[in-house]
Amino acid sequence: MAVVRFLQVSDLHLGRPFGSLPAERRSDRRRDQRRALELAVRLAMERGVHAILLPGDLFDMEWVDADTLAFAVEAFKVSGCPPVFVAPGNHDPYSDASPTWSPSLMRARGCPWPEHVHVFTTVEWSARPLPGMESVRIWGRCAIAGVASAERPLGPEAVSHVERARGTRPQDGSAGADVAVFHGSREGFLPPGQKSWAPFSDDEAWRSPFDYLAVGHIHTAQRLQGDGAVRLAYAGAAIGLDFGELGTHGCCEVRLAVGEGRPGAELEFIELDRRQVFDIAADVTGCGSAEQVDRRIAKALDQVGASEQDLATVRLAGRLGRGVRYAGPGPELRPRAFHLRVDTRGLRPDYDLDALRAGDGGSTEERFARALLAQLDAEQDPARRAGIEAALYYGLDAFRLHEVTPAYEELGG
Ligand SMILES: [Mn+2]
Repeated sequence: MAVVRFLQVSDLHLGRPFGSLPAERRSDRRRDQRRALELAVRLAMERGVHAILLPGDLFDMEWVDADTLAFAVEAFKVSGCPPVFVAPGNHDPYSDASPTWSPSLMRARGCPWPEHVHVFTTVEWSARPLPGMESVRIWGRCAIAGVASAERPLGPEAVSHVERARGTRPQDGSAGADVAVFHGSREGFLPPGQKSWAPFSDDEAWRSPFDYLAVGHIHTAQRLQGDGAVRLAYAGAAIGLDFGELGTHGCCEVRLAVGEGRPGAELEFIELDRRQVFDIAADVTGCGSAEQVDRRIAKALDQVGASEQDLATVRLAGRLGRGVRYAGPGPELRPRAFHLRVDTRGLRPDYDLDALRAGDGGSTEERFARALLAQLDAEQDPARRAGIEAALYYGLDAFRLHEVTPAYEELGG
């Protein structure tokens, strides 16, 4: 029995603008992406894997800048880098005019991919033997620019020729393995809002003629396994690319045992991103000042173990003390995270709406509040409800605090 080892890494999205980060953090995050790729190549060499599998979205877009492209090519040129199998994804699809994948354009720019980088350039599955272990075949398919994405890559028709090729394999102990590298959506596991691309079901994956499937597109690590072996896995994005991509990010080493019975894979996750992404809640009820709100936020960050390297969204909830204004994190919080995003939509001022509802309507304030509460109760549309609620609080501020300053523009559910 032999063990074939791969390093699986995808969804690096090199060249990403990181528009959701403040301007001064964007270049840091782009450096993190580059560092992740360099680290992945170094780990592949240190661990002595047979190949690097890259199932798509190495680049964030079809047209990356020359510097980003040159960086990626150089990253794989390191002496000792194992063979690399790339299956372009929906962000960096293949076309004959692709500035990142077209061999003639790459040569014209003076930076062709090195010999040991193989790019799959057809939508149909095609195979390459694994150098040094010819009985192991690496199958790949690519996304094509401008071509519909609804095609099912693991449907019976798409894999029928793979099935036939598998039938020709020797049936003794040297049977080898068929490994798939592609970009696609595991149905039922795509995060809300992410575009479906080349969809497949778990059932199709189990029935497919592949012994292991390395997939890209979903940015959080996940796997399909049974009988003690992993059949399919996403390594996830190499670094957290957005606030919704929670937790740790990296690549994985795949160890595929070949020779006796059906080859079975086991996986080891390896962290590449030194920053984690958090999304936490903090109740600030009773806080008597903005500084107290900041201290609650700091405590919430401590409780989940978020460090100054990390990215965090903190969702505030509860009722602030009368007259307390909270506009955002103060200077003491800034060094607590690489980037901190505070969501104040769940905050409410400490007005007792139930008491106003139950009152006899004897005062102007009560009549005002009850008129708006009646409107609020009758309204279904969330945006209009937020508008009525804001008007109610501004009015109560005017009555009680004799001060109206912008405080409720961000109210939400
Ligand atoms: Mn992606």
